[in-house]
Amino acid sequence: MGGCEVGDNVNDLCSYTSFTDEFHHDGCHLVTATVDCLIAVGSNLGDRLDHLRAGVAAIDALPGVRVTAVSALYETAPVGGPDQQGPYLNGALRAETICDAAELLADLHKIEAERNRVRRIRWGPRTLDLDLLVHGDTVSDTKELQVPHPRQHERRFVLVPVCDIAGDVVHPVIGRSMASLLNDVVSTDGDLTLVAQRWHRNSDEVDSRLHREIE
Ligand code: A4P
Ligand code: MG
Repeated sequence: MGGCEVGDNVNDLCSYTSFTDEFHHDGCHLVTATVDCLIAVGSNLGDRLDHLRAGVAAIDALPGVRVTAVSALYETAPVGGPDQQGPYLNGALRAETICDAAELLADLHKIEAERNRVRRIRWGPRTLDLDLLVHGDTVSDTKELQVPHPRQHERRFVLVPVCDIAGDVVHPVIGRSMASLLNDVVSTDGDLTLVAQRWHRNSDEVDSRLHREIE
């Protein structure tokens, strides 16, 4: 299993927008603490790879957000939702942010909307799904903001990519590492297949079949 981190010269993310936690305001020099967060990315409609790449780039371009690591990419069997929906591509990314969880989630929703995300049926097919899994120690259980994401610890399509880049991160409510949570999730035949280690940039070479359109 793979993924890449800042400083890894093979998968260098440094050409993403520069980010600083130092802000100048009215001539003052302020230093703002950053929060480490995890975001799941998924798509099972249209050109899935294109949607996911656009999603990662748009997240990194958000003011006050810097992507620090991107997981490998997996094709996964749909869990729940209507029969006959197409297979997903799933991944995860790690980011530093100065935004609070509600602001970040609102920005993720805007990025989904830019990829023509339509919400009709629960767990139905989607061009781009961006779920805020973990935002530092933030805990919220309102309908609008559930952090940590309530189902992440039961799902291989979330935990396998997360463990590429953040196996050591401790779930803020359950108090166990992502790697230990993954150990407890049972795999089923064909539930998840590694399709690319490096995929998130247009320059990354991936099997061109990943670009097929899913209806
Ligand atoms: N919302 C509240 N908190 C959050 C958060 N931390 N992150 C709200 C994202 N959204 C959050 O989300 C439903 C509502 O949750 C929104 O109003 C949002 O503001 P949604 O994106 O509209 O719909 P969803 O993603 O289908 O909902 P949900 O319940 O989060 O779904 P899940 O549990 O994430 O499941 N199978 C495979 N193989 N791969 C997948 O990626 N994804 C799902 C979605 C089902 N099956 C899948 C996959
Ligand atoms: Mg979602």
